[in-house]
Amino acid sequence: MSAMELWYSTTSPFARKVRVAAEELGLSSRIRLHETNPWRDDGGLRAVNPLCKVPTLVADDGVDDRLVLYESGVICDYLDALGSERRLFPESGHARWRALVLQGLCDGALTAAGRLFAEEQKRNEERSVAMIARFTAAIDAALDDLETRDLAFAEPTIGDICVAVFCGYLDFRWPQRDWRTRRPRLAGWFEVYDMGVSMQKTRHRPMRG
Ligand SMILES: N[C@@H](CCC(=O)N[C@@H](CS)C(=O)NCC(=O)O)C(=O)O
Repeated sequence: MSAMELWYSTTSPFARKVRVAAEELGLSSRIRLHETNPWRDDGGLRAVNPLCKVPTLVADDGVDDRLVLYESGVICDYLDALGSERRLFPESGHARWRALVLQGLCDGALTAAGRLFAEEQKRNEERSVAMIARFTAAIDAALDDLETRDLAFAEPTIGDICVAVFCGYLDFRWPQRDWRTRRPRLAGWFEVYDMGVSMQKTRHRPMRG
């Protein structure tokens, strides 16, 4: 089967989610990584994905030799369907809804975190105090919700992966922020999961240039 190409940036948690999923599924060796900065689009991403967002996956599904996929959940679903021994998206029942809701919660919290970071980069007079409060409230409430959940150590679903990516993004953007003290269960789970190969191999780092 031909190689797939993943457009990603080193700061994007949504791109990291796809990379962690690919590692968990044993597919990373089949994916050629194409690093880019979607905000500058000096690499031609918009010609591939009209939204010019990472992650974007270009694959060959046997029908379309240049199938372009975007939205991290869609890309992870596609990789999951390639049929390794593991499944990240449980097929049915409670396990499926649990995984999808966790994904939704963490994707939403990541969107709030990304918007909070962007807000904080603005000059003081351009910042919206109200928006900062709203994004912060979403992040804190999501963390409180995650503290109540049973997260998987072995055989994580897409939901568990999203939780880890969310925690990792908070540490990357706000290393001094203490989200752990009030959430010891979540912190303990993340400490273990974060030591795994899929997280180690996909660490965030600032973009070049
Ligand atoms: N819902 C999308 C979010 C992707 C996203 O927002 N990517 C950001 C980087 S973290 C991006 O490419 N932003 C560039 C832009 O919005 O123009 C997903 O799950 O893939």
